[in-house]
Amino acid sequence: MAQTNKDTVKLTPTDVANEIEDKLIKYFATTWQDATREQVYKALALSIRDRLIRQKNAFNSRAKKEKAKRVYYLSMEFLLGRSLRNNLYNLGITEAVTDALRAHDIEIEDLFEIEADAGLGNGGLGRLAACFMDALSSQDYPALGFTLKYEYGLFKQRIVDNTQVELPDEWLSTGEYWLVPRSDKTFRVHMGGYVEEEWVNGKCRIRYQDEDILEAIPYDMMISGGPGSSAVNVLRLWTARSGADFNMSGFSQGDYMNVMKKQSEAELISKVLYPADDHYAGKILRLNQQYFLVSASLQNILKDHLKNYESLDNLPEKVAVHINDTHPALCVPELMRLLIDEHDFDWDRAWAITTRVLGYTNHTVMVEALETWGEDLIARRLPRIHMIIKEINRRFIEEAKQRTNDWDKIRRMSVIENGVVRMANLSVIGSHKVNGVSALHSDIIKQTIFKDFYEFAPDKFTNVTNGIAHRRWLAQSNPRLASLIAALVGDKFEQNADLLKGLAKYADNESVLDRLAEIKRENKAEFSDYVKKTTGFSLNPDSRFDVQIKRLHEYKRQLLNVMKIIALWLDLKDDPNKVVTPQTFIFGAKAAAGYYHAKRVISLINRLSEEIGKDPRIKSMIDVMFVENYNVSKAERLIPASEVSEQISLAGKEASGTSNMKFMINGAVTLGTMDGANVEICESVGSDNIFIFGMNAREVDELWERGYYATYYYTRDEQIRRVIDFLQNGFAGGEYRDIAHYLTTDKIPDPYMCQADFRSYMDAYGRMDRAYADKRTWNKMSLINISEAGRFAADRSVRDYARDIWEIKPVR
Ligand code: 26Q
Repeated sequence: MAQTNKDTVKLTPTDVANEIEDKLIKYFATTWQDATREQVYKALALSIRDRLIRQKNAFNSRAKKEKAKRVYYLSMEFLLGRSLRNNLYNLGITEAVTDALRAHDIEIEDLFEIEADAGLGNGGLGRLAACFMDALSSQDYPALGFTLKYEYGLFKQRIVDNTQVELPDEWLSTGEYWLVPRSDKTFRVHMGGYVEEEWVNGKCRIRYQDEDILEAIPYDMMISGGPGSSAVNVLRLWTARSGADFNMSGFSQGDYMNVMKKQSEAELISKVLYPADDHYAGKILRLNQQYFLVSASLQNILKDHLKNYESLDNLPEKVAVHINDTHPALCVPELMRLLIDEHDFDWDRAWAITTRVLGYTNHTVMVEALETWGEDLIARRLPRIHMIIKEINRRFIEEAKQRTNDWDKIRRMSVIENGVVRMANLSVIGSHKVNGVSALHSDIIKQTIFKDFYEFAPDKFTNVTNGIAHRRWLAQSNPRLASLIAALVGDKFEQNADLLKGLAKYADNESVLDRLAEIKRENKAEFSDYVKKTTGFSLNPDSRFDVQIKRLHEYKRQLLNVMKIIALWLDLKDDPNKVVTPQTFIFGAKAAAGYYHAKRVISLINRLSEEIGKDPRIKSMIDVMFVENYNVSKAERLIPASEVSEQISLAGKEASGTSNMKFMINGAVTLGTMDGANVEICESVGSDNIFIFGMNAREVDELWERGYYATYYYTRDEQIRRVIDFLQNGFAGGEYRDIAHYLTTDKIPDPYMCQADFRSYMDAYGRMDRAYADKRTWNKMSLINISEAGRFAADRSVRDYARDIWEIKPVR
């Protein structure tokens, strides 16, 4: 283990056992002898939490003394997954704890399994926020994350009769042991009612009438950094309570029920994570959640700043606030409101500060995912914010008129049009930097949704390609591979992912390549055992693991993958003597609860799996498995066992993708389109070490312009026709006519062009299949993928943000 400057380096198993015992006595009134495993897990979590609190305090004092600038990362989602293993690893005490537990007949892995995932996110965007917090702490950057303490995270998925069913996710039963309540940092948030303006001594005073008052109570989670770091940062999660008076006068006036009603209305705000990541729905509760997060967080930031600096004039020198997609875009008017209404700034000074403090990352170009709110809703729920948004827009349009007389352009850039408030435009106008999440995506936003803004202010736009927490996704989840890498290039790759490049010199080393293959085989066996034990499903670890795990979305084209599998299956049925590479197609995906097509594809995959399972000959050659309730922890088990990484979105649609990077660093080879970060992965590994197919983003646009006729492919490509007819006719009593129609006769048939890319996909699959047959070639490809993965570490992403957007420096 690398040397750290933490206070835990020499912790012995006895120390650990004593600390656990101390917590068992204090909080569970029990002892080692009588404690259940759950109690031991909780006691261990509490003792680690307390250790991290001390380190956080020490780090904060240093940052304060240096008057360091800090980044505040606001996100409606942090998809953290589990904490125990990560924190033990970061503290360098995994071994001591393992030994301490063994002495009491407990396997550490069993304790890890007790912890529920903190699933406070839908997918990529939320996981990215979690990876960034890790990278910030790991590199000693002062940071504070803000989100909501949802009582329920992303729903648990069960598959019943091949269909997704959603169940509530009660993560707090094990999650709360990582949290520290900070009722000393409570803030009040106002919503609803109406505002009165009052002029006092030439100044406009704002008074609220009949508004709802909410209390935001924070809970802090310590975010430790990897080996070699000394920072512990905080992720602050807000809960909502009613601020309505809960006093005796209320009771005596018979208001008891009313007060209780207000209480539960308020608590709704932090009750549940919205489980959609595809389109905004304009729901009032969602707006309440967003404003609640923004207002509490910004008040907290300003108050802390004033404690240290007395004035807000130097805010931009000390504070960077980042808005993760448009979900916290109300930061723009809320910061203006706080500066003007509460801190006496005039508009121009407030605007200069606001725009220097804020940065915004866009994560999508899909129009249906771009957030807008009805102006009437904002006016009703947030009357003062509405006034400020109107004024921001009025001034912006005034300024735009000085620069152009292209009215269409001004209309497109306007924040408000026809009673609709566009959060993306508000975010761009209110931020000093705007970035996309991969090189391709950052180019696309400049040419499409933000073209007009780009022409106005080209320097505002930049790119920061996403990255992953490589310590979690390699060092912790794939210990076999990590120790091979450490043996070859040293263990410093944990701190500096660029050192993975040192693997390249082993690209022709027979024994290294053999060991790499052996590790993959061991990981596949381990995953197969886990699946067998937890579900009863039999996987063949000698088959090729070909994996697509991500939210279920039309544009991600799980259906294209299924079409390929059906084509292969039909070939096998035709020719009983046909021999193919044994392969297992593994899917994991949750669908938004109301997303009909997505749920149908989940059903189709499960039906396929069931059907193939009935025929041992087929199952031994092409198997299909659906991982129920795919989440961070399951990804950590599956990715190390994966060989083919399916990244097959329609080019131009996947902003970046991040599982592509997790697969790569675990030695899987990408089968994918030129989309998102795949483009940069291809550039890094070279076209010999990736299987690229399909139209590029430009070709997609051109085809769409020319007119996309799905039936063209259906009528000309026999294999496509057979696959679609197969769906049309249904199988095993399953009706999939709707999916056949989706591809052929719906109003817009095959909107994500599965058929246009099908032939090229099959060709790339064939190339991949042949490469796989040559073990040596394949293992070399795998090694080169790992060696090039350093570029996709979140550490690098965060350094880019720190340098180009936040202007923050490490505190050491
Ligand atoms: C919006 C309004 C109302 C309710 C929910 C939402 C909502 C929630 C989540 C909209 C979008 C999201 C999540 C989007 C997301 O995860 N995008 C992904 O971000 C990753 C990190 O940058 C990228 O790698 C992926 O390409 C992108 O799809």
